[in-house]
Amino acid sequence: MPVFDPNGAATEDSGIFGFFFTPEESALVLIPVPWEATASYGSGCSRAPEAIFKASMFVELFSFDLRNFFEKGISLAPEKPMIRTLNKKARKAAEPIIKKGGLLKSDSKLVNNAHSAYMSCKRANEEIKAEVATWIGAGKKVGIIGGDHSVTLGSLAAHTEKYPNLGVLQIDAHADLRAAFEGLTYSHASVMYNVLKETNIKKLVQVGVRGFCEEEFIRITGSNNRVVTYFDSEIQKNLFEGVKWAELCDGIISDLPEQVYISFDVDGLDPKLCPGTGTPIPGGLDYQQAIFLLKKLVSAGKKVVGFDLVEVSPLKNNDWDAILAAHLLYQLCGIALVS
Ligand SMILES: [Mn+2]
Repeated sequence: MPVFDPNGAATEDSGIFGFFFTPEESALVLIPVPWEATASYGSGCSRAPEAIFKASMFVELFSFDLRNFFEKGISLAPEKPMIRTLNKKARKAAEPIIKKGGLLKSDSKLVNNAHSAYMSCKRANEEIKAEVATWIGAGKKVGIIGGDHSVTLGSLAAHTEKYPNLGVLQIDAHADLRAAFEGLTYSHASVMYNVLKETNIKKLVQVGVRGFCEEEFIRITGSNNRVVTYFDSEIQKNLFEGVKWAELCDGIISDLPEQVYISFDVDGLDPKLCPGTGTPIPGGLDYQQAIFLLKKLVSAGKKVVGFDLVEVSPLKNNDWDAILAAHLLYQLCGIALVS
């Protein structure tokens, strides 16, 4: 077996980021979830775990401010074949519905399809929840590598059982608060609606949101502060008018309880940083702005108990989306391990 050298290049048979930790000896276990059953525009995010794994070999391990945090152990759990099977099944059922722009209740064939997609998505959520719960039960922190955003539901279902007062920090271009989208209950565009309904998270703080419908806006304003949204337009307006990003971050962080789960949808960033992502919208956070916010969260004393990174879609013949995601993933690992 080759000797691990944190200063050297990753060797061919190593694990994620060039490490040789087993999941059992790691403080942080990453779970690959190649899931994109309800992708409505661009697909490809089911290829993300594999592409991010490859790109992870080129991430520098030493961190200026977090030093050698990786010594606590980071590893990627093996993929569950059941997820791929369910993804295929759900995708096949959902595709004709998405093609038509949503479910027509008069079309009995589509109604059957919607039910079939519902059952497969529900089953996948349960699989994800069970796996996350197993690792949490073994004393690990867990990070999910999606997949589309719907994978967050199963992860949060497990995390809220262990952490009853959990807050969620969602970096995202979208509010994801529709009660079903395109007639699909477990759509990526409904994930936070489902999270609010099916789990007991205490608080949802959204940052970078710039794609939402009126139904979602009303849901936010009527949530009695359970949902607090920092709209991208407001963030940028404040910055243009001279408010410091550090000050805005303090505001965001003060809205969160002590225990925080980070749900990082890569499309929350400026789409030039993630050109492959399925539903890009102009605007959004810069990479270093996002990292600054996450690190400030930790220095403010919040405990990051888990996270997911979703909606990464590697382009063919262009590794950039995967490279960005691998670096972002490593930062998320660091933030979770030091907090
Ligand atoms: Mn999104």
